Amino acid sequence: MKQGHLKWRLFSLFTMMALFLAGCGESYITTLEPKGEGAEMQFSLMMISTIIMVVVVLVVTLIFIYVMFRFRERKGDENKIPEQVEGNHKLEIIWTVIPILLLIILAVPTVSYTFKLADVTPMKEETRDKDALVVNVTAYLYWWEFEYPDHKVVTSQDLIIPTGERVYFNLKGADVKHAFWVPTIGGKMDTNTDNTNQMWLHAYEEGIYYGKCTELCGPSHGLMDFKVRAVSKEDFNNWIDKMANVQPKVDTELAQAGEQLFQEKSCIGCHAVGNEGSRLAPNLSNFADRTRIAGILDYNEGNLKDWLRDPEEIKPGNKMTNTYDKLEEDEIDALTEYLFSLSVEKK
Ligand code: HEC
Ligand SMILES: [Cu+2]
Repeated sequence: MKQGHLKWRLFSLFTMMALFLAGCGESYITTLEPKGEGAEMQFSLMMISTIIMVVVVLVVTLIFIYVMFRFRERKGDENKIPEQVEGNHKLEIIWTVIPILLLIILAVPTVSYTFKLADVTPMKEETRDKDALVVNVTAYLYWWEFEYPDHKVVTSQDLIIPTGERVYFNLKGADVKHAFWVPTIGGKMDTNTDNTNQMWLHAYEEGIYYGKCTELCGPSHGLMDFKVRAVSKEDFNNWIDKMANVQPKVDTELAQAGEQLFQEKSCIGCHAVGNEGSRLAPNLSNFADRTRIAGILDYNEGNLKDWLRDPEEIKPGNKMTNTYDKLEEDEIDALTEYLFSLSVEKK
């Protein structure tokens, strides 16, 4: 009875674990459903190595089981000493050559893809392809800046890229080491403070993909998310045009009061809107087009107010906390109205 109980418990434990682990991959942040060229290469390398490993395990297990039964001690033969073998040329050659072949099968695509994934010739000065889109990524303690140097456009938190082409990145860290990772489209690379790393991403389909910092950088490291919005080339060109000529349209009275507060409370000392302001903090020119607030909060009024009231509560150790005079509730209302009017995509 006891025994049955234990088995049942183990069974339910493993079932729960399987269910739990099955929830690990969401299609917008997984390496197992690739939606980009780099991710596809990485996925096929994972598959080929997994298949080879499984085949090896299966073959070895089958041989092991066969040998166990075939050569076990039989009734009546208890005292029989089997023939003693020392060395067997044929077998030794077989079990040396097979792993070498398997390693070659693994090495050829791995080396080839490694070079393809590292190929950034179209962004290099000497071999620059004028049509290649280049984005400068700068990682800050706990937010991301994306600059399109050829178009004089800066945005933050949401990276907008066109589908159907390789987009090239210069990656840098502004304060400490961070790392840039967009699993579903492919690729991860460190953003260092003392050198610029380069890589590319190629999204096949339009959609929103999640990006993460993957280098432990401080208390809010786990909250240092960004989003990649892949859009058609046409939508991308429209967006770039609008961003390059961004003119904040602030029409309601409340929003205008917010705009004034944005200057008075020296928000503008860190944040830029349009051509005004500084690059010490996320560029807010298109804040109302974001998918998230501060990279992680759902995009709604309540969350923006919570952020302005006390950013420390949301992202411990962030660089905005206590840098401006405490805001009254009516000031928060005005700033919220103002920030929600900063859009290049909405009417
Ligand atoms: C000392 C510089 C500084 C000042 C002053 C400052 N901020 Fe910030 N702000 C930041 C930084 C840094 C972040 C990014 C925080 C993070 O995500 O880690 C940020 C984030 C934000 C965000 C979220 C941005 C996004 O893209 O999701 C909003 C909105 C914001 N600040 C509004 C304001 C307002 C309004 C004021 C003025 C009352 C203000 N900030 C004053 C540095 C500053
Ligand atoms: Cu980090």
